[in-house]
Amino acid sequence: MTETLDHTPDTGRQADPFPVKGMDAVVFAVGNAKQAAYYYSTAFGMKLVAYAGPETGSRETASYVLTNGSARFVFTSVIKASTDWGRFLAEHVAEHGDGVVDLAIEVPDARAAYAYATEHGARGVQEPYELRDEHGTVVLAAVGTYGTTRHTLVDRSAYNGPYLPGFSAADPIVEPPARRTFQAIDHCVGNVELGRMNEWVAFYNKVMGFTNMKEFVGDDIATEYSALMSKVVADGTLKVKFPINEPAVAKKKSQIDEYLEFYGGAGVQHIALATNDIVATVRMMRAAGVRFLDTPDSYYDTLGEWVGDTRVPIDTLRELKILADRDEDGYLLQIFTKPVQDRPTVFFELIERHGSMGFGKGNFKALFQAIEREQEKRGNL
Ligand code: TYF
Ligand code: FE
Repeated sequence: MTETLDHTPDTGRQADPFPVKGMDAVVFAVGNAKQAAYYYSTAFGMKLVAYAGPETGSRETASYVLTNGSARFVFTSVIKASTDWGRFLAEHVAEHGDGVVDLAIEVPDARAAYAYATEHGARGVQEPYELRDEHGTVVLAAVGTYGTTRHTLVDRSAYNGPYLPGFSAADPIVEPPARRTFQAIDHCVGNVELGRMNEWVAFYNKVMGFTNMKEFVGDDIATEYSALMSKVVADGTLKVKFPINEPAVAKKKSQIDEYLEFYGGAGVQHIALATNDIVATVRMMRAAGVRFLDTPDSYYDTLGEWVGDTRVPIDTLRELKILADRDEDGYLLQIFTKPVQDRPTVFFELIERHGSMGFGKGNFKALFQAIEREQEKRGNL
């Protein structure tokens, strides 16, 4: 062990037992990563920055790394499975469709993070290991979470390549939009089986020292209209936020049950992307063919009365079907895409925060009704 000086001022507070730097990447296993990379470039305005595939010596899988500000997505598909990893990915796509296999977290010390997590009950899926190339060294390790999802813990502080050793820098597929469509991953939401939300909240409390945020969907709201319960865990700096949903028994089939049925178990439901100009981004994405959930005019007829002034006129929110919510800290604007694959599983959220650190509690009713209208169209309500 090397000695390090601890410059943390003695405030009487415990040092963070599981320090994180932020989300490292969201890794998707998909049927056709080449086309996924094109969709996230043209429709989401992301930029291809790195690639690994047969041309770079990876004969089993092809991976495309796209970024937008600090947000990083990796799309991987199998060319010809020859190892356990290739077989895992191929089976994953067959069973779950396109989905998220890894919510990778950037940490200052992957070995320490892995040791802490596994000592506190996490299932280790990959012991710490190093990858090295001419750009430096990355230390990685991975622990399992809900369903088939994992958290790779990444220390890239001694690395300056485009993604990881084994990847080559790549040029954008199309000219990226002049304005950045979003700049960070705001939160990543998991759907878990009925009755298991609290278990997974306790998992993040114990294994990563994450604490519960105040916003949650409780029993009361669940039976009234949402058919789901939800709690949010986050690291102390709020850079990594993980809401966890479970279905609730209600009058109608829960949207969470629909997900679990079609995904084939627990998994990532939505990724929220932080934008500083939701109006421009929604216009661009709509023009590129992205479909968003609809919101009835009646929502906008009363919105001004309770949400007050926002940066965006109500008429513009109405035109684009953007939702707004306010709490004691400020307000937020948000909108949800429809599922982005044929299965009614993964979707995205765009969120523009102005002070509020909530998740749009005031919109839960309108949002869940919009999701139910889609469920109904699919014959799943
Ligand atoms: O992440 C959140 O909590 C909000 C609200 O099925 C939400 O985006 C919660 C559950 C859900 C869809 C959105
Ligand atoms: Fe969300």
